[in-house]
Amino acid sequence: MALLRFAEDPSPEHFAALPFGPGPVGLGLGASVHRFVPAGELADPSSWILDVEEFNGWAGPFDLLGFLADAEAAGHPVAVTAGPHDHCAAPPWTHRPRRRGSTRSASSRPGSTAAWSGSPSTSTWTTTAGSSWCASTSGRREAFATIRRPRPDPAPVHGLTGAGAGGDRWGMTAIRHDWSVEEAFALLSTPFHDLLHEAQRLHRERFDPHVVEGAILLSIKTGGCPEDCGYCPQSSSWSTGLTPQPLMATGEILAAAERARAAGATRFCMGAAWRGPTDGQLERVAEAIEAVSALGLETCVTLGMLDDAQARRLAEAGLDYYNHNLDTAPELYGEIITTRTYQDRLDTLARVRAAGISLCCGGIVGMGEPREGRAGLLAQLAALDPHPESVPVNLLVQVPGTPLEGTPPLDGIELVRTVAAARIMMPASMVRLSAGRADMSDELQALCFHAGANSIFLGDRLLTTDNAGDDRDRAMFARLDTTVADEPVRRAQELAAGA
Ligand code: SAM
Ligand code: DTB
Ligand code: SF4
Repeated sequence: MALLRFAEDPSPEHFAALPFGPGPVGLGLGASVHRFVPAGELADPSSWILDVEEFNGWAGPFDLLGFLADAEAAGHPVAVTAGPHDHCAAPPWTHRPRRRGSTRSASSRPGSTAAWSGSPSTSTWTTTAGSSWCASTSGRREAFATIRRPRPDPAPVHGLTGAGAGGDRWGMTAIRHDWSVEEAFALLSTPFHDLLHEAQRLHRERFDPHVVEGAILLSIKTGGCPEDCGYCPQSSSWSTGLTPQPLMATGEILAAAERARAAGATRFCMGAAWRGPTDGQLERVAEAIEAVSALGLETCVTLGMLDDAQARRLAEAGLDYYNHNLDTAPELYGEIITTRTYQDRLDTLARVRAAGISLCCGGIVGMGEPREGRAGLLAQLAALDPHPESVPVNLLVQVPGTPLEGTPPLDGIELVRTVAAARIMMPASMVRLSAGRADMSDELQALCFHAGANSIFLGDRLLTTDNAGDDRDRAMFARLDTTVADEPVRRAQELAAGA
């Protein structure tokens, strides 16, 4: 209330009532602090203006005091939180309580003084010395209308024709499903800095560039797979030394999901080395999905091919995402896999969509494909309507014993180009930098995040191979001023949009 009074009337008397400690105050939007200001300077209302270009699709600069007053006047809920927030002041990875369907999670943990409320008129506001605070939005889009500033016309970028053409009523770049392979190839071949500039510009239209979403994988049925995917250590066609494991019990899966949640993941992904599940196997997975969903985690499974009834059963269990990758361009598919066709993949994707489940669909780069192959894959992914909500870009993990062992490694810059092209062609999708991070430098990953990747797998393991690991990731994100999202990014966007 003291803050709201100051927002409405920034008098010295109202400023004196603000309980700042002696330390600097962090001003932020959403999950990022953008500036630290000595507390004394905040008596001047102009010092509350954040010179931030964009936030959640809105153009800045953002006047935080004006925002509070306007939102209150419009009767829209605003959450004001204070104290050393997990998401502002501390490194990521701490488990935060999350309420499914809530506008955003309260940012508190034992010992934190963060306070939360749904409306300024009932907000509690506590603070500690050296605190940071931020105003977080939880209302509908209209709540922000009063702080929106006209977006300047983007500077024309050499070599990019039409990528940013058109726009919706919020000034965001239009979503296209008609990318040709030639256009995708031209995009991948764009002068590097122009390509990255455009990818970052589009990324900022819809996403906070300092927030990355975290998922954790579990192999719930390992190895012994009848398919002959040339990249995969789990195929029974190759001798990779992997010991096959049967489908895990639900209790075991649930315990892993609880650990994933405690490690800061918002999505739990369960993978099974099947060509497709039997109905009995699917029933057991459905049971696991229900149990994992009840923890408040988003769920994703990847089980191979599905029929219509199986897709509907997964939807009924509350499955959020189905992972089914197209993996490479159609014309290269037969060189990598002979036991199923590209059309089999597309058919399962259509069944999953028809059942109302979101798609996680991407591919693998570094399998020896030429740039045309990556263009072909991207054009196929972008032709899916709607675009897959998650697009995993896997860098081949070369496993001894698989036919693709010994493939000349992909140039890292080409990986960055692929991520940037995925971001430009599918601007509203989460682009996940998936397999292969264990062998990437922080610098290469930083370029991928700059190119628009905004999701990763956390933890030490992927399905059967090593992942970068929490310690490395924590250090990397500290270097990059990046946090791991404490709630699913797309869900938060939908709620903010009043969907
Ligand atoms: N059997 C199911 C299927 O193929 O859809 C689900 C599991 S499969 C392991 C899931 C995905 O993991 C594959 O589509 C592929 O994109 C990815 N993958 C498998 N092995 C990989 C490797 N060595 N490097 C990178 N990605 C890999
Ligand atoms: C995806 O696109 N990548 C993940 C997930 N979906 C299932 C799998 C990566 C597997 C890497 C090799 C392994 O660990 O077995
Ligand atoms: Fe089996 Fe999936 Fe591996 Fe192919 S990628 S061998 S289908 S587990």
